[in-house]
Amino acid sequence: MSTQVAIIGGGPSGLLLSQLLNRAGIETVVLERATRAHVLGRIRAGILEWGTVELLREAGVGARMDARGISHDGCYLTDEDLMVHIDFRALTGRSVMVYGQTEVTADLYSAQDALGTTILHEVSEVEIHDLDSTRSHVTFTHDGQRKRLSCLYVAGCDGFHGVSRKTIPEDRRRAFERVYPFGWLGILSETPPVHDELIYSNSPRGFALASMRSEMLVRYYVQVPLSDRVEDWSDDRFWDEFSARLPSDAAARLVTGPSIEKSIAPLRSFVSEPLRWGNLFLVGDSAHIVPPTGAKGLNLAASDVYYLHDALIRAIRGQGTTGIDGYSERALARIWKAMRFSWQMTTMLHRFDGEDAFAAQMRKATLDHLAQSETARRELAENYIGLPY
Ligand code: RFL
Ligand code: PHB
Repeated sequence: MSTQVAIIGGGPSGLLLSQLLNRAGIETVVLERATRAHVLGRIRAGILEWGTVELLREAGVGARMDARGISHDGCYLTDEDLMVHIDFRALTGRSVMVYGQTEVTADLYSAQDALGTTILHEVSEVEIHDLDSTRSHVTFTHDGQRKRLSCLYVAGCDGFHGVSRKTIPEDRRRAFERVYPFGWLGILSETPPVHDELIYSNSPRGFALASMRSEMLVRYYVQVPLSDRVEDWSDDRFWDEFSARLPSDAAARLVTGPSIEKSIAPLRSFVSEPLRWGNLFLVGDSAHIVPPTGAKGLNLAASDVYYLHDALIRAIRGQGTTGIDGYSERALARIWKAMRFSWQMTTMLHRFDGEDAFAAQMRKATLDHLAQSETARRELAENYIGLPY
């Protein structure tokens, strides 16, 4: 087999890159480890920055998002005393879109089917070769057979546990990491949202987030110790704890119901530099992870894809290599700013076990300052709606 761009991983990064390249007349083959049903069943991100929304429209996958997504003009940051409204639209002129990653992925699969692109599922033992030559190749097992895919470029879109990052020699990459001493327990429930905008709550009992997917589907989270397991959390226990962490007037309006999904995700900040090794380019979670507090994970994957698709199109059309040569530096400049924002939101809103009284006062003062200062609110809003590409 032969193609122009081999894409390892058929999650949102790999599918969006494939979509944009194929629309520009460039051939791709996507190699995905899991089944399509598995990829579509993963409940993850829920907030799209305005830039992601525009990129999805440009990729020809905006119709269902525009019909079903919910535009949000603001969100709330709260503690037991204060409820601070961050009015994105008044502060920046922009909004974000509530539209789940599962929906984005489903839209991308439909669009790829319509274009007739090649996506191989249930591939295993992927290995990437000859990255320093003009033609590279990828070997993998599919349908019980070992296969070889020859290509000009390889896009590593295979998430944090994929093979792409590890193909770069250890002495030629550098990792930056912060692991947080807690996780998020999330549930999905077919109940009406407790508020029409998201609530990020810094309660003395720990962080809670009230998010949503639609008018009758909520996504709620509570901060939990890393040692907790999903089995420790009955629905009743979840609702009691979640309610206790919300501002009291929101808690009074809370509608509870059975959970239809429940999972725990650890929180981590991670960057691996550089994003390029010969003909290999890392994209999305394969190169970086953010804690979900700033809603940046999926959006950073989209901005990486934006930079890379443009650079690859130029290189393949013979219009020069400045794009691919500058990809790593350009993408990292935006990645580090999202890292900073996600880390700051996480620090501002979570209770750290064993922390001293000073730490709680710092969180309180940060929220007080946001309540008083439009400049502080604008800074937060500008980062939340997404920095320019
Ligand atoms: P993905 O989505 O991990 O997709 C990578 C794909 O590559 C496949 N794969 C391989 N394929 C072939 N060969 C291999 N060796 C392979 N190894 C892996 C995988 O099966 C998968 O299909 O990465 P991508 O495309 O870069 O997209 C990134 C986003 O998914 C991610 O940033 C966000 O979902 C992060 N994230 C969240 N972000 C938010 O903004 N808000 C959230 O609430 C939120 N929740 C989450 C999350 C990430 C989670 N993970 C990764 C553990 C919750 C979880 C549980
Ligand atoms: C979500 O809806 O899953 C969600 C929303 C905002 C975040 C994180 C997750 O910051």
